[in-house]
Amino acid sequence: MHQKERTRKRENTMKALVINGPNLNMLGIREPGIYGTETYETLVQICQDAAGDLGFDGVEVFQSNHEGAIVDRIQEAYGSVDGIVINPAAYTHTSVAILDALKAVSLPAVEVHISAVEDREDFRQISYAGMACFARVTGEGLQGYAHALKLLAEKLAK
Ligand code: CA2
Repeated sequence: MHQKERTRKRENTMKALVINGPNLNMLGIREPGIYGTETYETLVQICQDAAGDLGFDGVEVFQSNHEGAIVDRIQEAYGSVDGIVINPAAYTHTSVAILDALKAVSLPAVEVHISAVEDREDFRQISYAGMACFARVTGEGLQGYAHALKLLAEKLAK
């Protein structure tokens, strides 16, 4: 077992990381028909409230418009968080780098999408990140993040 992982196990706390990809910081500002009228701040609040209710000791909600920054954050999660909820946004459909990073850290991960991607364009039907996730939540709006955190908490309790 890697040193960072050993230290983490000794801490006996449960920490979650929520990762959001490009343009999700624009929530509530444009395209309300698809992504709703609630803002990114509301999304952060939903994650913090859900994490508290589910017994997580902490949750970080991270957003970046840059693929490499998302890869970096996933790598940094190794040994410091217990599980990941990820909405890679447009990178869902393009990024093998994010898939590889998720596989590299091998943390339990849940894929979440605000919209029902399965009912949208053909180019949204492939999900690379999803190949490294044990569950997927789509089409539940921002509450989907609370659902995804619940699935993660259940997985970690096993
Ligand atoms: O439904 C989702 O959560 C998506 O991950 C959102 C991505 C899209 O590329 C995925 O196919 C599905 C787009 C995020 C863009 O977010 C915006 C928010 C407000 C205004 C404009 C874009």
